[in-house]
Amino acid sequence: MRLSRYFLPVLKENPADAKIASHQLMLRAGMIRQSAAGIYSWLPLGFKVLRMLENIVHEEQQRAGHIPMLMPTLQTADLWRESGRYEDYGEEMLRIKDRHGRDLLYGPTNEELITDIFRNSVNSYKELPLTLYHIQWKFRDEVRPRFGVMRGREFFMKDGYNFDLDEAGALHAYNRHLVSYLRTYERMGLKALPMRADTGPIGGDHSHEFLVLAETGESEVFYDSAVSELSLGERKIDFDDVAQCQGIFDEFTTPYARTDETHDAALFAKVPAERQRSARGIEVGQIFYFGTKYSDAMNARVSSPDGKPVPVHMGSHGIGVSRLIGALIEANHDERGIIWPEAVAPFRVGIVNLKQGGAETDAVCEQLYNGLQRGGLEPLYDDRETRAGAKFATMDLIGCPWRITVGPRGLKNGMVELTCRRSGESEEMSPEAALDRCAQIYREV
Ligand code: P5A
Repeated sequence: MRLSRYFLPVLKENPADAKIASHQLMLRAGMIRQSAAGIYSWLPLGFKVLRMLENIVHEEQQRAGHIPMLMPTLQTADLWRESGRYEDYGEEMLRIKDRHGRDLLYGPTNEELITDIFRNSVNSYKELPLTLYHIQWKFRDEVRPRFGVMRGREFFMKDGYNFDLDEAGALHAYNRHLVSYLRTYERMGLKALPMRADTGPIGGDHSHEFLVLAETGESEVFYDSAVSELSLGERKIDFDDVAQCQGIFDEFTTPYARTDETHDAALFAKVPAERQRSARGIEVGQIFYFGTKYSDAMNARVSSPDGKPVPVHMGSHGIGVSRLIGALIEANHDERGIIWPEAVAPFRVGIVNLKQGGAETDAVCEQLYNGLQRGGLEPLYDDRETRAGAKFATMDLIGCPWRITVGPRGLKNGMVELTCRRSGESEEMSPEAALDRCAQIYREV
């Protein structure tokens, strides 16, 4: 992308109403604009990151055997009356009447709608297990929307729902989701710790939240530092392997890790003192097992192997896709701006031309731009006729992990400069060597 043809309305000053770094930086870097409290337009740069995260989530869901679909944002109130949640959900639910006076609502989650789809189409245990998911906008009329996309009213969520014949099957689905979520966050360059959590309005017996540690996080958490040293890494996972998923579940959930709602001071005291941590965290996902709560209420049954109809065992699993962008920025920024992990960088390499209109500098920039594009590295070429300081500031603000600077002085010796946004280190090299280096860096991502 050539910056002269892009839409990147960056702001010089921190907007007064943005209190935390990720909110300030998303506004300043031209990623979002507020439309109403907790409701945002996604400008091209923000939208690009949102799509990248969405793609990673899709890939990892499908790797785990989950099936994508799409449900609407608006739902009828009748289904929620069946489950009893129409009244229970309270003021967080945005209620709407259509022209015929029928009650609709903007979905805060989809347990009822998916259960309705399931009960109308699936009759036999032979069609199980089944996990369906979608990535769709949700609305929760939060009392205090704040911190930008972190606690929005309209937000983008991946929500998935498993249907199993019995508790054992559903608990495997639960473990499988935990493993696939760990992979998803690791791929994004994020450390998200699974912690035992409260089930809240979704209900059920088991729940884990995934927390990214950050001082600005809304949740208070208590954990054994051993859990923060774990990673899935490159291990091969067979998501149908019940024992392997159970093993990984045990590995990641045995060390003490709980949010304040489920915190047990006596149990925590048993963690060796030097490993006890209390911190704040951003909840980027949550998984639930709630058995037959919805299938009983909504009569979602299948015939079991012995012919009797039985209610299906279910769970639901959510990732806050739009919130993740805030969490990523909270975990990856400095005083100059965002520092994207390579895997989720909207533009992987920035090119700064220090003498726009100079025959030599322009030619080398074009060569780099075309070379990077051919290599699939999505460069952002700052080809505007502005001063160098402004170009550097923009690149730092929007967080391209790598920058190639092309100026007349370096070119006298045939050199450009490759700078790493995270370490700040620069190295001079030929344009060809810079292309090779970038290709190599991203081969490893
Ligand atoms: C699981 C999927 C559920 O709704 N039903 C379907 C279950 N879980 S949840 O924990 O309530 O939400 C899932 C994730 O969505 C994100 N999230 C939000 N993101 C931005 N703004 C909000 N107001 C908001 N509320 C929830 C969180 O990441 C949460 O883990």
